[in-house]
Amino acid sequence: MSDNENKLNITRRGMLGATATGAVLAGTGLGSTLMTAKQASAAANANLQPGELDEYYGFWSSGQTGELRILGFPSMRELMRVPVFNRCSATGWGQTNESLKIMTDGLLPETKEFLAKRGMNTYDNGDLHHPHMSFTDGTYDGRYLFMNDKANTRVARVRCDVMKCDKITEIPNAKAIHGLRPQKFPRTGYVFANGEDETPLVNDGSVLDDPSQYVNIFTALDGDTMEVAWQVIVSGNLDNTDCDYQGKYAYSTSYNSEMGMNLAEMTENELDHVVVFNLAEIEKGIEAGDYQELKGVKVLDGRKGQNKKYTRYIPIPNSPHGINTAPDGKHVCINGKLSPTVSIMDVTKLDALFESDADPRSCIVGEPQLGLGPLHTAYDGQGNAFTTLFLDSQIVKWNIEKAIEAYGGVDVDPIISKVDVHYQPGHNSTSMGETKEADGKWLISMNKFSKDRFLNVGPLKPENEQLIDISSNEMKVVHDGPTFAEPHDSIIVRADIVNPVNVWDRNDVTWEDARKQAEADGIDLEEGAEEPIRDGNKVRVYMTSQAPTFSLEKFTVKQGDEVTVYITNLDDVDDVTHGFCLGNYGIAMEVAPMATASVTFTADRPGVHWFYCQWFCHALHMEMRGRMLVEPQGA
Ligand code: CUK
Ligand code: CUA
Repeated sequence: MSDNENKLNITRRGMLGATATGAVLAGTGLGSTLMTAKQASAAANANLQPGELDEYYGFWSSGQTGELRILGFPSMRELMRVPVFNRCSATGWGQTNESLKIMTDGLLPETKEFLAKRGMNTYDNGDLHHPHMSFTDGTYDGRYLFMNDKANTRVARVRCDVMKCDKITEIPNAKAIHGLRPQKFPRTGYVFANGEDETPLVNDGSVLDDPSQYVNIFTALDGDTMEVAWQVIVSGNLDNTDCDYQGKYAYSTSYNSEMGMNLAEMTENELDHVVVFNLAEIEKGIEAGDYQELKGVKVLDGRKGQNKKYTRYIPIPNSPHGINTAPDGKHVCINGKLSPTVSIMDVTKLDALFESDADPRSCIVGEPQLGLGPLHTAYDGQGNAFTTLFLDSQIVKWNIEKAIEAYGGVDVDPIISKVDVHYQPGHNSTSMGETKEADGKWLISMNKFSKDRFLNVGPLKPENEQLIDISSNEMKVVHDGPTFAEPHDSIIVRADIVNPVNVWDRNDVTWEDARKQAEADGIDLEEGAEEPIRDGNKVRVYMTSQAPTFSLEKFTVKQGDEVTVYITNLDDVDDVTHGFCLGNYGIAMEVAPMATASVTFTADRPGVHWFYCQWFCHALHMEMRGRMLVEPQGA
């Protein structure tokens, strides 16, 4: 055992008293060698035979990689990567006209201007932490996935029918969108998004190093239009967020109620807070005109001490991080991070906070000590909660009702069991656990460090995501799953809820612009054109693809022409994706069955340039190629 681990163990015993026994026992590894028959069968389910399908979809974030990942669950097989805030060499995301429209349409005008000066049309990077599905009546409805970008203050949406991003909105006034959740009831509805970094409200340089004038912003988007519905100015920063099953409240943790600018200042207070947002009062405030309009958004003032009915501030120990509503529709766990406690908030007591001047802590009905570094909590739908302990490298299973009884003075230990994970878990998720249909079968522990768990790949290591069978009181780790940088969060969704199509619908809006342009040129996208359409120095090439040929074996343009190539894939067959890759022009894109994709570039290299299909599609896939002939200038 290293010195560091020794220190952690000593602190663990010192701080936890009675519960330390459980921690030490779990730490011996004794528990992990015992496997009941029931667990053995659950574990067998995780190892699917070739050709067997998973029971769940897992939707994984990828942190600083900026994409969404789709896993089969519980097998943990990675099925797909959906580019969102990143660029993708395989699919041409960030390069095709269709993806650029999605990536740029929702940017603020000032951002477009700022990026244009750097020769960019959109941001190259993103930091995607929180993917969540749209809800209807408290459970997933399979319409959309929503996700945040902490790096560049954006929110994106992925369509679940085709598993492609269709909207990205940059959030004005706020900085660093972190926590994100869709409204659960009656439907999504609102998508709530936290601003993590505080800045002057009008951040134009007129206020700089004067933190007393900094604010933070809570944002509600309309999940249908992806436009900002309203914003609320708050005191302190905002970390994670969630909402109730009644459609009345959203709530966000704040780890920096101090509004400190450095570590010492940020961690000074023993109590930070949760901000509760009263949705009906906010809507009334907007109706009554009680807002200022900033960058086209209605912004209400919900700061502490404003005595308005928009917000309440509930003191919580200490720098709380994750906030998770239980499937019982009543309890919300607020994870203490620097405090070994989780605070249980009763949402039925929130009305009273807004109606009278009740003690804001009166909605806290339990505060069990669970272990060191509680970050996030998941649920089994049977009254139990599973909390990640970052410093202890454990998951603790505990009972919500018992924790509430203990808070009321009854001598009862809410902790049921603990299991070691490897190492330092952040989020955990249970199967259907953030819905009212939580089924208590599986938990995934998303561990930030993997060190000795896998073959060494150099100084940069993968994360380790551990699959845990939670079908009995003794949790059992059944699988280690390495992942590249750096999934934070995940959801585990029953497969019957998600029903993507196999081929695109020819009437899809994705290539609406291409369709309009083709119509203007008198061309049918599904037929293509024999010759490029010339329009000054703009040249449009319409091709179709059908394995193993493109409809054009060659096309000719002039050096300096702005060329747009449109490809429509006429293969109406599952899995026959083609591509278009133009050699030494840095051009490549995916064209899935019955899709149209297009890309625009300047033909500034004269000569013969081969294009080819870069998605293996046919026995004659190598032969699926053609030439772009570029006549030199002046010829
Ligand atoms: S945060 Cu990363 S471990 Cu962005 Cu959800 Cu808690
Ligand atoms: Cu078409 Cu490979």
